[in-house]
Amino acid sequence: MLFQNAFLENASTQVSFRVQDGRFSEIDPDLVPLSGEETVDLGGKLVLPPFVESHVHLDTCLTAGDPVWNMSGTLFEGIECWSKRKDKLSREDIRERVNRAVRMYAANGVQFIRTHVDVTDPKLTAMQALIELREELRDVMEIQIVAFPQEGILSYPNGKELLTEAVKMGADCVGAIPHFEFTREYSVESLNFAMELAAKYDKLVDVHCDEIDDEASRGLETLAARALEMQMFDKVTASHTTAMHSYNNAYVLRLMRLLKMSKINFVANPLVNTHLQGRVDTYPKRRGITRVKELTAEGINVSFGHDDIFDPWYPMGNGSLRDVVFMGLHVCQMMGYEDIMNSYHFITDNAAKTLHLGDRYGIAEGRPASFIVLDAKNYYDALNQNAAVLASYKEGRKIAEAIPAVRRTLF
Ligand code: 17E
Ligand code: FE2
Repeated sequence: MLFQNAFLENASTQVSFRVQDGRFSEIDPDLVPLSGEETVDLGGKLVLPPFVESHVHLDTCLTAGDPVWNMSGTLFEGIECWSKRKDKLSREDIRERVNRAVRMYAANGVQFIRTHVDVTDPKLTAMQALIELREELRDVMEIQIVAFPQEGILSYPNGKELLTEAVKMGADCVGAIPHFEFTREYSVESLNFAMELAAKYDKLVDVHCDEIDDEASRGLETLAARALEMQMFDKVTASHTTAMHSYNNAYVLRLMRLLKMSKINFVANPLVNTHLQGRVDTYPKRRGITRVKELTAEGINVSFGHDDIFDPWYPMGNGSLRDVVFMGLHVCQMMGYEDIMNSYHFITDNAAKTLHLGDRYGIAEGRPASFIVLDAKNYYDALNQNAAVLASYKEGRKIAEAIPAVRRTLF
């Protein structure tokens, strides 16, 4: 099949590309149809690699207000609300909500998801359901599972055993939550435990790290030091790291050297953390986002995630990563022309690097023909106009499409 007249990423001239056996076989400005070959005219639209959701909680999605709403808007009340909802979890409940959320994501051009799944549940109901769903949805959505100890590894009964069991069941990554553990000593021990577990079972690591406005929350330095010393490097990801917003600059100067040496990845969640953080501030209120601009400038890999869709931590979300990028650029003050034009990297290549997708991802000859078509000519316009994802192709097969609404003025 030959696709013609596409602006690939933000190129200034159009190209064509051929898809054969589910892979990109040729990418060239001058391709002509072979005899009898099917052609698709992309009409000068933007083609990107698929969007990658590098941080979400699929097990909690679509539960806001059930059984109670988060009234304070804090992370901690969110955890309490979820704890109440957890009592009602069933396999069917999770299957129904995850199936809906995955379709919302697919309609918005997402083809890969890393989901955290709460394993502080003696029955591990969500873990079991997500492992089934990862298999069932494989052809349309690649799901990576983090065993996430929401209520702590050392501060929750049998936390270590539950985390270990979830890894044995087939989690792809090990999580931790140092800022929620009872003590600083538990925080350090929980990180050591998670890293040792990941090393033993050859898993990736993704920690909810320092998601708090406490400048003394310093799980990150422990995580990065272990990543370096255990040579786990970019297998390790630090999510949220909102305390870095509040660290003093002298400390960040020292920390940055370690972060670069450790080669770990970062995930910021701009929608959710601008909502959850700064809740105990008077005025001025902190924005509660990690130092994306400075980390990026140091060559450290940063991606953006949605984190939640309509759940105890975030009462909105429709599966579109566009709003995540839009908010991220605002709160990080990254609104230069090049910043805006290139901001899709936060939800494409950078996120793919965090998920270790390797050469299964990206638009290049020989790779799987997975790509999306946006209703704009470059990403600046796509972001600014909230362009629809006109089509999403996974390994050469169309899995989602949109017909944009027509809006007219009558004067
Ligand atoms: N749990 C947590 O600890 N932090 C979050 N941001 C979410 C769940 C969404
Ligand atoms: Fe999260």
